[in-house]
Amino acid sequence: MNVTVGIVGAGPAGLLAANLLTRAGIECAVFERLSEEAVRARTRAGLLEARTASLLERHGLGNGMRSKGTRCGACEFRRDGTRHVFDYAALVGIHHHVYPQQMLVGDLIDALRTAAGDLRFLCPVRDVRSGASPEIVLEEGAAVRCDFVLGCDGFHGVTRAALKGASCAGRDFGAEWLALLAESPPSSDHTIYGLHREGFAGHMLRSATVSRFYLQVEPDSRAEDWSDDRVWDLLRQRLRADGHAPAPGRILERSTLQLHSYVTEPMQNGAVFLAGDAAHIVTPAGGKGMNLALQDADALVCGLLDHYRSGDDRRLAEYSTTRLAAIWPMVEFSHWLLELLLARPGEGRFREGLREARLARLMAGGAFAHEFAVNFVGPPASGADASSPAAPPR
Ligand code: FAS
Repeated sequence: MNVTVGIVGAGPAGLLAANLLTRAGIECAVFERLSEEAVRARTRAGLLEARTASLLERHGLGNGMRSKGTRCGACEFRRDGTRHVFDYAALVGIHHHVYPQQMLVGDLIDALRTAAGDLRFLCPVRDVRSGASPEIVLEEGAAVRCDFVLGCDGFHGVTRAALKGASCAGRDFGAEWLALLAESPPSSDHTIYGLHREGFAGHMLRSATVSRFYLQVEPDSRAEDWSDDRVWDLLRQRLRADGHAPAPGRILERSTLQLHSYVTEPMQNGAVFLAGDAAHIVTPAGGKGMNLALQDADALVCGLLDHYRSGDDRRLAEYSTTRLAAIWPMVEFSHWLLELLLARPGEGRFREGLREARLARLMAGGAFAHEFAVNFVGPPASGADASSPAAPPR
């Protein structure tokens, strides 16, 4: 079997790439191991940077985000019962969009179907073989020969192994969050970070009826050991401030999340390319994961269209360098924020002193607050992004 561009994985990165290639008339096929139902139901991120929102709009894929999503222009830090609201939209004039990842994924699947794209669920990939004409080897044994393979199969996927000589450097933070989805209306119109001495607690917006919460728990905790009552007791304790506390509701989902960050360099080898979590993972602190995945896919397709439309391979050749120059600053930003959010009870007063100093510096305004705001909501889309060949003609 042959396909021009083979895409492994139907997450945000793979689905965006497939949509843009299919619309541009470049034959591609997406191989996804899970069922469509499972992919549509998977709940993860929800915060879209301004530049990601404009990227989706530029490609005519922003309707769902605009009609069913909301905007968020502030975040709040709660410490010792006091609320510190950081209004980043007032500082930099741009907002996040709040749109649950599973809804965006649903939009991308529907858009690809409408464009008669080739999307194969329950089609696991066993291996990717790099080379002049790379091959995707399906679990069932068939080999698919491609001009290019896009590895969009997440951190635990198979494509990264095909990048001979690539290094994957990272850090495990030795901390864990209980990731919760609750049937509880948002208790605020912005993200809340609880900087409690015994552990972090977070309240993220998702929709009018469902909210995302995170709770810092002991490493190796089991999600099933956390009853609804125990969860709400700790969320109230860590997020209560000036009489405000989160509105409880039935916990719909609970899972544990080991906090680590990894970056693969380079993100390409010959005709095999990585995009999204397959190349880099960051903790949920700062909401960068999904954004970087979509931005990688957009940049990669720009290079592929240059290749097929004009035989110009400069963008493809520079894909890894260009993306890593955008990815590392976001990994660093997420790292800085995580060090503010995480409690390390064993480290005593010194650690808490550092957290208080970081918070004070941020709330003091000025150049540092402005830089934080820009990195949090995402630097505005650059001229190059706005004129990407993948963008539909104006
Ligand atoms: P994805 O992981 O989304 O998709 C990869 C796809 O490849 C999957 O569908 C998988 O089934 C498929 N696949 C894997 N191996 C395969 C194989 N061998 N054959 C075929 N298919 C294969 N980010 C944020 O910004 N904010 C958050 O709040 C946030 N919360 C998160 C919570 C959780 C629990 C997790 C796990 C992640 C969270 N993230 C968050 C990060 C998340 O949003 C990722 O960055 C995003 O899903 C990355 O998208 P993709 O790179 O497309 O990979």
